Amino acid sequence: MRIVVLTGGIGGARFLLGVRAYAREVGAEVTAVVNVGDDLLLHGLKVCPDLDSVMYTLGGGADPERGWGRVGETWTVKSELAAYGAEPAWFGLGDKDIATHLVRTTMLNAGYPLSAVTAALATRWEPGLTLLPATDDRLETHVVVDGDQGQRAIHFQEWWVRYRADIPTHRFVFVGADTAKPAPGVLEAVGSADVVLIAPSNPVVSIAPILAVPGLRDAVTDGPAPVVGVSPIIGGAPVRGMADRCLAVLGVECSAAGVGGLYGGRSAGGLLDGWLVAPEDEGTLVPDASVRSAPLRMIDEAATAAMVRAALELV
Ligand code: FO1
Repeated sequence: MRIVVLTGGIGGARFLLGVRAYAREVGAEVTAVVNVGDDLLLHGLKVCPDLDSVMYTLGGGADPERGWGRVGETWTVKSELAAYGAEPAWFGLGDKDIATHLVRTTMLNAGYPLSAVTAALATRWEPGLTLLPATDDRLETHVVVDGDQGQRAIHFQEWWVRYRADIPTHRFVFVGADTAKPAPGVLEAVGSADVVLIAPSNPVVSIAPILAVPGLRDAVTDGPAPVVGVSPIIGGAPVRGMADRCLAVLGVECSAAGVGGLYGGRSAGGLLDGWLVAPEDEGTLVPDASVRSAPLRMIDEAATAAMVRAALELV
């Protein structure tokens, strides 16, 4: 059995722990198609937060509280950069994390595509599944906000980390999406999948930038595999992160129904054959998708594997 997961963010990384546990139980192979919209160039280094969160989480190197960066991290370089007044000070790189960015940037500068770099980094971390960036091309989420001289676009990380999304916000723009191509292996994985799972990631800034890569959404909707999404919203609130702020920008209700409706039922031209919601959201309806409830708190791998099983039983 081949499982493909569209994923991003810290919740998405946690979800993959359960997908991997389930896959080991049933002997399935898993391919994670990971968001790259959060990526940024910082102090000359290419930082890929979602790819790194997934790689570190599955490799056992992630800080469990933060969900990003490394466990047992030190911040010597960060404080030295601050001593020089090197901007931006609002985005901190840990010393161990910097080694990842140095290797990645060196390989990218040598001409390797991001997918090859990701595979190379994964040989150390042994995530236990295939990690693919959604695209090898530049695709960056920028956010149009109110500046003091009218509207301006800032990088997603500035919006997310510096402003904590607490700034008048108009829309999200996926810079580079119009010319980006799916990374090698992505269309093949989706085309040969037995099921495509949409992780309980932020639908606006983690899943949408993946589906914005030309050809990727169609590969999912026109593909043979049933598509099941897991709601990132429980009882009207995101489990973590700021999906509520993001959905508000789109004018979408922050609810399991709102996000299910955003993805849409497949036979109505949307993505979903199935939509897994929490018991708190029992009775949620998504036109043309079958909805089921199951506990969605990813408290440990076994709980998350049970979510995966419930999602797969939907189709
Ligand atoms: N998030 C923060 O809130 N503050 C930071 O200083 C920060 C640094 C950082 C460095 C590397 C990395 O991979 C992630 C980092 N994040 C930080 C988290 C990041 O903003 C989010 O993980 C994703 O971009 C959204 O899921």
